[in-house]
Amino acid sequence: MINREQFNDLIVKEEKEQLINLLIDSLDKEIVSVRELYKERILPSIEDFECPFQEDPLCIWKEHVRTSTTRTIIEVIYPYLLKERKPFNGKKIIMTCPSEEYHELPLRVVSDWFELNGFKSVFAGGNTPLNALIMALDYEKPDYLGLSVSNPYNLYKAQNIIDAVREKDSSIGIIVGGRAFNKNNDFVKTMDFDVFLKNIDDIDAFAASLMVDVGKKRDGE
Ligand code: B12
Repeated sequence: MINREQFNDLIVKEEKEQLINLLIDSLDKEIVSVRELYKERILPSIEDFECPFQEDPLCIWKEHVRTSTTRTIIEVIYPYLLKERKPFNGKKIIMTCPSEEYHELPLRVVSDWFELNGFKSVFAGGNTPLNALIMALDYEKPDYLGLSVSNPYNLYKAQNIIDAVREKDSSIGIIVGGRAFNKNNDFVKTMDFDVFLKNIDDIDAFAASLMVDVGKKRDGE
């Protein structure tokens, strides 16, 4: 199995082909699970990325390349994720970001993580126009809307989305996450979402809590 140092080394050197081949080989041989890959390799490599622009003006370029390589990794391991996912839990979530929120990668990671936990997850990507999202509610009929916001400036737009969704269908549960929510600033405290989940462990716990609810209903509680 490719260790964390090897993974980082290859991603820093932009050795995409070698990295992808090693990952696929490890997954084929079942030396590593998709869960482990995400938690111990993929997420740390983007979360720990820093861009000290003054010392390294090329870092923005490197950030774009690393994001794109990560995106490729996530796409190619998707079929393995489908093999590992839990049985369908009967819940559908649609995933989006406010317009002009270009941090789409967190949304993609989280979308896959809901899927791994048995949700039907529909990833609409970043920068989705609000009117398209509202029209899609009738079409998709989701149980939940997952909203990801990284840039705190986009929190206001997120609240506009929440208002519009509530007005259209108040039964849809609104789940939020992303760095912009982590600080829980004064504006976040005024926002009208149902659930804030900090990371993928929180998503595991949330999914498990739904299964407990299903169990209780089944047992007539
Ligand atoms: C990659 C990256 C980019 C890429 C994004 C590419 C893409 N397609 O996503 C690009 C290069 C486009 C970019 C652009 C910018 N970026 Co940027 N970017 C990053 C970087 C390096 C990683 C972000 C990431 O993907 N993290 C990995 C994910 C998985 O982690 P996460 O976001 O924390 O998500 C976890 C949780 O928050 C949670 N979660 C997230 N979303 C959701 C949603 C739900 C529903 C749930 C339940 C949970 C959940 O689960 C995730 C997994 O645990 C960070 C710095 C860093 N090291 O984190 C800066 C960072 C986020 N960017 C930053 C900035 C400032 C920008 C720009 C404004 C730069 C500029 N001047 O142009 C623009 C923003 C443009 C815009 N309008 O959005 C700042 C934000 C600062 C702040 N105020 O908070 C950061 C923190 C860098 C910094 N230290 O200054 N960026």
